[in-house]
Amino acid sequence: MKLPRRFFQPLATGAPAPFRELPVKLERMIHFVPPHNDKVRARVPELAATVDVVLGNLEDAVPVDQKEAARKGFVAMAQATDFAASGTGLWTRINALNSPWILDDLFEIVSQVGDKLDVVMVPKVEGPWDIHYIDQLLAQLEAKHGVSKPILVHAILETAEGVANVDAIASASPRMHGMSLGPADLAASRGMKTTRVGGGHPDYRVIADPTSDGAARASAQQDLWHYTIAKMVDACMANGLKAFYGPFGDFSDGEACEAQFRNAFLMGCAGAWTLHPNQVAIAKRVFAPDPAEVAFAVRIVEAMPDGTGAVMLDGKMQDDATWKQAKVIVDLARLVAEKDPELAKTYGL
Ligand code: 1VU
Ligand code: MG
Repeated sequence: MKLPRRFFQPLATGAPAPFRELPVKLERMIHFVPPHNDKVRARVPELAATVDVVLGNLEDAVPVDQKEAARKGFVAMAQATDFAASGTGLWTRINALNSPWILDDLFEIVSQVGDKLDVVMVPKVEGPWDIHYIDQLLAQLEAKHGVSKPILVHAILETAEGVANVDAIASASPRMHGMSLGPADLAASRGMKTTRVGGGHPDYRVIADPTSDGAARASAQQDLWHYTIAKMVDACMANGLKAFYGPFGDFSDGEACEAQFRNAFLMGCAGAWTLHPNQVAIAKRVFAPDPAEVAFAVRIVEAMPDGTGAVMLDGKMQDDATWKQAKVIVDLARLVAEKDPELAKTYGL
């Protein structure tokens, strides 16, 4: 562990100082674009204005013989569009640390579009050592190429070892932005018996006790991801980072996607990945607070202007703790309202 005084020092001479606090940004969805696909890439300028983050994916889902094309495509799309103009984040998911592509991914991208890049998503992070490696390398590249804003790092939590080390990963560097749950690789790494990408499983359920009349026993599916999301949210929030649900693979089941996203939202996640255009509206719906909740939260905040004491609202006790809960919702509603005039009206903010 670094000594506290040295934690925020740049890791290379000439690299920008790390942020003390994360920039406050609305990141309801991290929209995945396959940069080797010319047709999809051509839609990026139009897409950029409709999502909070555009991510050029270089890792899984890119065929081996397209790895270079994907990297070049990402550089081209970063150069072609002014993402900052619409307040849209520009991220890339680089290849894994044990792959032959990761060095060229970072060298080429930071040298050519380092000043436009907000976040590097790192897959299959196993422990803090992976973050330290990327942290040092990014600092050297930022210094070499005169990048003035620190590039943040986002870890995918998708191996059993990564989950075991999640707290150490979250506190590994001031460059950390947050984490995403990767349910497909994680399922494989853990030996879970599912071929689905996120969501529930019909066989993972609880069943009521038998009754004396032999009536059919009530039974319901349970959430396979509850434990991991909770663990990830705690590690992230304890370190001032943001937690995200990752991919939902069944594009044809919007209802299940929405349920998975909403569980993550309620548990503390800031957003989720969108892999297909039809998931963007779902993320927008889910990762903005419910207008009735916002209205009630505003009443709580107004009833206790300094955030202390105890008052009753509609028969419900409010105190310092519920004021903080209300503040989470009001702050998010304000952030959404800044970007979405329709919701601003609905929220009355
Ligand atoms: O209507 P058009 O033909 O003009 O456009 C198609 C398609 O090109 C477009 N589209 C997209 N546009 C922007 N961003 C996207 N991610 C995207 N995906 C598709 O939408 C129109 C309708 O598409 P479709 O329903 O016909 O679907 P396709 O067969 O064209 O595409 C499906 C795939 C899966 C290939 C595509 O959606 C994609 O590449 N998505 C991203 C996949 C990805 O990044 N996977 C890795 C992250 S998940 C992980 O690592 C663990 C599981
Ligand atoms: Mg993965």
